[in-house]
Amino acid sequence: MRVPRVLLALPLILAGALLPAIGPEPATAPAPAVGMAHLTFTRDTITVRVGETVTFVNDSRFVHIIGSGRDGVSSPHQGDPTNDLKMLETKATYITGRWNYPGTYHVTCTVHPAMNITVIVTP
Ligand SMILES: [Cu+2]
Repeated sequence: MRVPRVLLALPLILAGALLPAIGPEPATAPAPAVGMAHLTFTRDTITVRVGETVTFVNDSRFVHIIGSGRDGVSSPHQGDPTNDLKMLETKATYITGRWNYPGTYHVTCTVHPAMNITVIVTP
């Protein structure tokens, strides 16, 4: 019986999301990047202007999978450059696409539902 490859990777992703990585503490994300603690983003909101990007840095010891949505539930939103989920291992950086439409957007971590940040895009 063949096993889909994704099933082989799933335990590793879960282990990375639930168990801290071994090694020295990662360096804190430099402002204005959004950092990540174990179960939170390091800020609740970030405001950018139309055309700007947001930088997320995983400065925690856990794997995070982030994207558009709330409370751990991915829900694509029209015009949101984080619609495609992005997995961030420790020390990884993710620069979103440009936020081209004014509005209020929500980004969550699909493995840590308490991780939520609001992105406010101003004209
Ligand atoms: Cu997370």
